[in-house]
Amino acid sequence: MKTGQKEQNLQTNCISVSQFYRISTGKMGEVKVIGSSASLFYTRVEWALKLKGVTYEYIQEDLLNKSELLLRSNPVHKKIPVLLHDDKPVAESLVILEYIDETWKGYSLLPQDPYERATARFWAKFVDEKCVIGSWQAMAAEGEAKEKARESVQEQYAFIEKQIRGKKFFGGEQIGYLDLVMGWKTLWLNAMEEVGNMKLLDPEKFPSLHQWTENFKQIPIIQESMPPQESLVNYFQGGLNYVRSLAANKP
Ligand SMILES: N[C@@H](CCC(=O)N[C@@H](CS)C(=O)NCC(=O)O)C(=O)O
Repeated sequence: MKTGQKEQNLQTNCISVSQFYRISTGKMGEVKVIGSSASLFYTRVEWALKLKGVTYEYIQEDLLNKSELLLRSNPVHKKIPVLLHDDKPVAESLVILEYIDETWKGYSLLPQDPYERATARFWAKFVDEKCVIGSWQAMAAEGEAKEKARESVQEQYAFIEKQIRGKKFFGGEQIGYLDLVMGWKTLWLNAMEEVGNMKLLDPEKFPSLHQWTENFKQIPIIQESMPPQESLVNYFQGGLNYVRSLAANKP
């Protein structure tokens, strides 16, 4: 059967050749991600796409001189990462992870059970709002405020320690959504500790999280997409200098 005929037959059954091709091959349009390789929010998206086997184009963003494409694609927050699926933008890394999970079948990121899904979403939000921001604040704080910030974020990590106790991964026997969200702990947190001249997670106080880190780092896809620690140290140091210079120049 010639291609034109095939297309006509398929169209009569309400499906175009391009749709048929996408469904049968699992290829679902053109995927691009605006990001920065040092960003922990971008890297979790990269891990998710690789786990799903989705081919995508990486568009490196200059955060000090934001591109038209970023400003147009994420006009509300003007932040990376942004996933462009057939030019349609999806912003916010947690939203992007869910979008990836729903769009490309195969490897499942979120649990199937609704209660477990809700729980994973709860902890993902907690990680970003309490642990990532809290660690940044501890890194940036100075003097007495630093000790307070350090203790405060350690209290938050104690909740995560309980969540992972007795499990290989947050996702169970294989890595899932919450593992990707916590994945920054494996390297980014070390860089924050170095820049902030502090220790946040002592393996003896957080043994289960420490074991999880070791397990997570063994996954080949994760290993492949780890930026060098030195680049992360420069990234956080640069970010910190920038924030401090803004604060110093405030009238
Ligand atoms: N909640 C956002 C956070 C993203 C974020 O903070 N991205 C940083 C880079 S790591 C950014 O684009 N910063 C630029 C800015 O704040 O102007 C997400 O999960 O995607």
